[in-house]
Amino acid sequence: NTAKHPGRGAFVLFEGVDRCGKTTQSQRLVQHLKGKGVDAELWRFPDRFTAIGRMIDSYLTGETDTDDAAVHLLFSANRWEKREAMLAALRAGRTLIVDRYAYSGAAFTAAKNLPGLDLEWCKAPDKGLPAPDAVIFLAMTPEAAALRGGYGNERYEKEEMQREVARQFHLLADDRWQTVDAARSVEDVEAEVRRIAEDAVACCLEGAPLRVLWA
Ligand code: FDM
Repeated sequence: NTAKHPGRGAFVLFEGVDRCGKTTQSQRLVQHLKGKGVDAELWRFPDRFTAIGRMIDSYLTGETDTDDAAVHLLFSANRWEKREAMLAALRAGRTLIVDRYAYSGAAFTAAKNLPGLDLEWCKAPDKGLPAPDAVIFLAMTPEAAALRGGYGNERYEKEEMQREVARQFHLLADDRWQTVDAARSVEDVEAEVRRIAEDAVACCLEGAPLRVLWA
């Protein structure tokens, strides 16, 4: 039956504050899944290599200042422009391990606490995008994250901002959300991450429908 109806790939998303280990864990997960014969690929948002992505990159590095609402919509557009490719990959059976997505989009802008740009406003442009099958939230306090070698120099890499981002993330937790305590060893975190991802891959192979975000 699997031969007649080859299942789709899984969409596994990593979210969390800066320095929580998302990049390390997502890279290790892709290697692990590939080693088990799963067709897996690592994606990340923002994708800084499209025309929209280059505008986002120049905002994040401080090269340009962009209106907060406008830049929020650029981050969302950067996901919409990848939607077709994402759907095609999933349908072709490829599992996508994704480093940040719409939850970061909503959490970071809402964390600015600007009049009019509340969490509902922030979520609106991403409504209808492919929804992840599992969100692995690597939970870590901004204080603990800051101890991990400190932040870089990009726009949002400040402890106060990260604290507010963490607060917004908690408001976004939904039925796809799995909180993993990221303040442990890489190996302990990895074991839990693998279990969540392998579950999602199995469910999608069995035909779990792909949903859309925030419908
Ligand atoms: N970020 C990321 C946003 O503000 N909105 C978004 O939609 C996304 C995907 O961009 F500070 C923020 C989060 C982070 C910065 O992300 C760049 P990386 O993972 O450090 O490249």
